[in-house]
Formats: sequence, C-alpha cells, structure tokens
Amino acid sequence: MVKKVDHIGIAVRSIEKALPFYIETLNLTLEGIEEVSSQHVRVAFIKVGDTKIELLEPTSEESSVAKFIDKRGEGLHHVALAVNNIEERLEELKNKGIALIDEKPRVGAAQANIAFLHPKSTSGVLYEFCEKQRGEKSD
Ligand code: CMX
Repeated sequence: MVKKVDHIGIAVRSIEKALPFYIETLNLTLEGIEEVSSQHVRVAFIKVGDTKIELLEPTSEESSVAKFIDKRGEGLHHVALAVNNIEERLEELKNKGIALIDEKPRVGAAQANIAFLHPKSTSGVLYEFCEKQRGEKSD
C-alpha cells in the first residue's frame, strides 16, 4: 500500500536562511525551488538518498504553514508517503475510519497528486499521501 517515505516536510520562515545548513553543512543537493500557490507556500526539495526533505516557507498569512509556525515555531511539519492509486487508498482509509483532510487528491508540488490525513487519526502526525503523475519516476 505504502511504497516509501517520499519526503519529510519542514516548516521554515525563510528557505534562504534554512538552506545553507542542508547544502553547505550537510553537503546535500538542492533539486529545485517552486511556488505552490494553491497551498500558499514556496517549497525547496533537497535530495537525501532515495528520499527528500521539503522545506516549506509560507507565502501568505492564509497559509496553514504560517499558522503552524505561529503556534509551534519552525520544525517538522509532515511526512509524505508515496502510494499508487491514491483515490483507492483514500477510500480504504476512509472506510477504516481514518479522518481525511482531503477526500479527493489535489495537485501539489512537482505536479504530484496529494492528500493529507488528519493528525487526530494518526497519533499527532500530519501524513500526506502522494502519487507522482503517470510516467514520472517515483524516486
Ligand atoms: N502536525 C501535527 N499536528 C498538527 C499539525 C501538523 N503539521 N498542524 C496542526 N496540527 C494539530 C494541532 O496541534 C491541533 O491539535 P489539537 O487540536 O490537539 O490542539 C489540530 O491539529 C488543529 O490545529 P490548528 O492549529 O487549529 O489548525 P487547523 O485545524 O486550522 O489546521 C490542519 C490543521 C492539519 C487541518 C491543516 O494544517 C491542514 O489542512 N494541513 C494540510 C495542508 C498543508 O499542510 N499544506 C501545506 C503543505 C503543502 C505541501 O506540502 O505542498
């Protein structure tokens, strides 16, 4: 059902300020930076072996990441799990009584289909399911 950890999301106030730790200190590789306007965030993907770290910087006060940082400060925000057939996976979880934030997937960073599970059903962790567009490698 779940293939692997696709990425780990870290909420930061500023990608520019957070990046040097990953790139210069840890010597990791920046894959790219993009704006996900539907989520009011700018994101940077950093490659770590066959998974990634995603730095999330809010672009407006409406962003759920801005609310998160206001309440809890910067830090671990979500864990994204790669799945196939995301709509079926969401249906299965719903039938098992798991609270879904998104009942239907929406388009997130890198044009992946994404959906979040509510942390109240998962011992306090915000999980994202993500499925790459067909034809794209799920590395
Ligand atoms: N991880 C774990 N728990 C979290 C959380 C997080 N990232 N964000 C909020 N919560 C918890 C809060 O601690 C709170 O718990 P209690 O009720 O026990 O106090 C509860 O969830 C409600 O939190 P809130 O601050 O009142 O916030 P909201 O209910 O308005 O929103 C959530 C919370 C998870 C529903 C909302 O952030 C959401 O819809 N997230 C999914 C979308 C998202 O995060 N997008 C940004 C990333 C996009 C991307 O990766 O491209």
